Amino acid sequence: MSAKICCVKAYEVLDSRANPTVAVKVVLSDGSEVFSIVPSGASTGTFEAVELRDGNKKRYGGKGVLQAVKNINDIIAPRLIEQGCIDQFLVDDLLIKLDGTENKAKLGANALLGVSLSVCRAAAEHYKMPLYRYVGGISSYRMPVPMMNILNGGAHASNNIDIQEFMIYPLGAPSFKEAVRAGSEIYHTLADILKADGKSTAVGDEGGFAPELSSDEAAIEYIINAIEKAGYSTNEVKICLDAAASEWQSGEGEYFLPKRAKKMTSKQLVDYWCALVKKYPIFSLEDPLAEEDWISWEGITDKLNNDVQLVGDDLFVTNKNRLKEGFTKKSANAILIKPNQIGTLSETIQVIVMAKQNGYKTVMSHRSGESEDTTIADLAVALNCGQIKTGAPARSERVAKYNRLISIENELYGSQFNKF
Ligand code: 2PG
Ligand code: MG
Repeated sequence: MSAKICCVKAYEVLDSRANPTVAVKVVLSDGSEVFSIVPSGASTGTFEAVELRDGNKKRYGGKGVLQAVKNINDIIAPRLIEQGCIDQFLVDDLLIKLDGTENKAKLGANALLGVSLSVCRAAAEHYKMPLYRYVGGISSYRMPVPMMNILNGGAHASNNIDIQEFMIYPLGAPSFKEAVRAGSEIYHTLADILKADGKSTAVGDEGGFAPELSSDEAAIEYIINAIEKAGYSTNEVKICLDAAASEWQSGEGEYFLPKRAKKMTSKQLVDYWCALVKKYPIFSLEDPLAEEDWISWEGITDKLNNDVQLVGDDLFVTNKNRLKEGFTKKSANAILIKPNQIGTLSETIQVIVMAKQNGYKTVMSHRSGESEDTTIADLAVALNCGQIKTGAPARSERVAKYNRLISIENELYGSQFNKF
């Protein structure tokens, strides 16, 4: 007999951007006690499940989450008492039904996810298992390759760069910890190069540097220089970009890149990405086009499918219906997985399984507003996602996930090197 849920208690805490977010404590009948903290995005997709904010400008500029907290304490908690802790799909189904809306607008996806993750964590605690082991059993074996964001732009920084994230991807590293080492060494080298050029090494929301540069391509050139100066080659360490291009859409088939005040048509944007992929060692391109620009997504996938990973973030929002549309429209070849875009762990697992069955790659992901919660690190291994993006190899809310993965790798493989 598994332990039963005997207490669910939510409260408001802070995220890495000094905004309030939901924390949920779950206690079981065997005394196990856990908690989770929900992350929050800045460049959110229109089709994401709703993050409930109070809107009272006198508290936290309207960003309070007291209503989501109340929804957990008054509506969700009483319904979960006495429920078995291992009944994850039943619990999540109950949460979805209690909310009753298509996009979790009534109780809030932030309320639902906090409960969903804490119930899972509590069950792992009950069985005295690491979270990844409880979720994935003996089939959880694959360490993800990290996408480390070392230069920030777009909505995550107040510099003049339009592309939101410039990441390094050490796919040639023999183990996760060596991948992290490469990330750290390249991060420091980039800082030295920027400093030597009189550029700022202040950081953006995800811990990457946020200098003013002459162009977005200049950022790529700096990174290539840093990779090589740190003693690596661009065969071992590739570049991944997240354009977050939904932020740029200004009309149908039209884009406006705000930092450089540049207008582009969809066609020009597709040509731009094709040229970049040809010129630079780019492994992955996330949201190169906006969430509703399906025609151009289809076009870019047709052109670049064999050359580069095309990741749908705002396009799919971890939602199986959007992903299905992607299959039909032959758009993208990979999906970004953000549990808070959909609101429950069960739905997150379902979308990962569906992506894999259809040959799409999966990238587990943080949000730009994060905390010390490391759940996504365990989920990346448990669900054999193969890739994780969780920010710079700096700032504790990012490093917490990398350190958790190093510890998982040690548990799984000891001191042996693990070929991802
Ligand atoms: C993204 C994310 C995370 P945000 O666009 O992929 O890096 O940013 O959480 O702001 O949506
Ligand atoms: Mg993105």
